[in-house]
Amino acid sequence: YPIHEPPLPSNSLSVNKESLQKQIDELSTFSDSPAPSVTRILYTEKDVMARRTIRQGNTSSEKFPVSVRSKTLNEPKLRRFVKNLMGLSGLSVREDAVGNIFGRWEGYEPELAAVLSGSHIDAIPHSGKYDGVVGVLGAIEAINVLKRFGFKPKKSLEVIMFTSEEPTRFGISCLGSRLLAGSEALVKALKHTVDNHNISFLDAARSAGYAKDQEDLTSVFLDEDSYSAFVELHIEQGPILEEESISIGIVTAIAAPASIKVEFKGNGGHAGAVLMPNRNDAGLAAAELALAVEKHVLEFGSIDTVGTVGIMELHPGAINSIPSKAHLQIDTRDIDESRRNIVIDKIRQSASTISKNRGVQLSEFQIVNQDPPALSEDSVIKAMESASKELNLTHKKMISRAYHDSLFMARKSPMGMIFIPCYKGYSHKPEEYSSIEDIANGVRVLALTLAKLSLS
Ligand code: HGY
Ligand code: MN
Ligand code: MN
Ligand code: MN
Repeated sequence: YPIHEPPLPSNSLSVNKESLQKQIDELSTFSDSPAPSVTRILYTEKDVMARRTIRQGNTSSEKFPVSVRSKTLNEPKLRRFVKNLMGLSGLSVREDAVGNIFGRWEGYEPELAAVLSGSHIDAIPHSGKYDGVVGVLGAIEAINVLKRFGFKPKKSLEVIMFTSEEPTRFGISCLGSRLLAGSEALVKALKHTVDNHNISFLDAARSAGYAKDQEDLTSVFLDEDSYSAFVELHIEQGPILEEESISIGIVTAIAAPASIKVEFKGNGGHAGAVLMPNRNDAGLAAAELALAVEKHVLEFGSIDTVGTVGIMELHPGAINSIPSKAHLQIDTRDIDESRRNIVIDKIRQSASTISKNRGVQLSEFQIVNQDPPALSEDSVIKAMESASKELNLTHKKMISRAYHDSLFMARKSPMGMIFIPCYKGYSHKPEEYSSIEDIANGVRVLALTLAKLSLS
């Protein structure tokens, strides 16, 4: 039954909702914070320990083909969970030098570039259980949907779990997909990247059983034309679809993100004894810069320009000690890259003006990333739109203000994203929620989109 012949009997792509919900719930238990929040950070000791501990009496392992089971014998628990699901779907599983995990369903023309779909499962501190997870478990379930339907892929279909999309531990977002996209700058930067426990990226990767040195990192780079398309299913992380009661978001572009690290240094001193004219308070310099970020973002009057200071650390952090050091991390984004770059320049100017006026040293002003936006490919947009139509699902085109691994995969192949509604647009907090019905709609659109792209 050539799947691209509309109209498709709408009940023909059936999602196993119970098992998908159970997987989402079980995956949320791999967390360094108490439920309902989720914290899952790349290569942290807890995470490495979790990846290393064998889950005793893992009933599901019995069902795996020995090859998957043996390869996962001493697999870290978390990764094993994902690999097992890929194995259960009959995918052949491989992992690259930084822990991007791939599952492949060979097509009948295997020499053609595969169609890839996936997302991430790492989670920022005290966040939710759907961000990224829906796109990994949903892609595996989309494969199951197509297999149950009897679909035969022409181009192979692959699922990917990116090793880390959040910037939490090393301050670098989309680390796995940046490397897949061939970022030489990142390989260089990772040489001297440490977390806030002063553990280097390579030490952390090595302790988790991954990359040992630089060439390991460049081995992650994808060859040109490795994939014919990349599609990511993701919760909207915004309120529009829910407010307008629309089932599917067809993403046309992803906003341009940037992050900056700033540090001010002053003399510190006794909070009572040092008189105001003699102070150079690094903490107040940081506070002034934070308000300057908001001012520079707002002065454009564009709703698409955003900025915040998500991290502000004062040293020594004692109530009666004037901060001698302040460390800030600034996140600013826009769908218009040049406008965003002007905001960055103004922030830099404000930082140096504040340091002069307050007699504090601007000891660091580092642009960690300043990425261009990404546009979805028309052919992928068309496939997602026709899939939504054939499944009688309301849908609308929209931009993504959050970044995703798709932002970097767009550098390697035609890209598209499918959004589903989430409760009040909440994300990056425990109240994050998407109903299994909405998730199942997203999975069906993804399955049909992958099928169309595979046969194209
Ligand atoms: O911050 C972001 O946009 C993404 O959700 N990590
Ligand atoms: Mn996120
Ligand atoms: Mn995400
Ligand atoms: Mn994201």
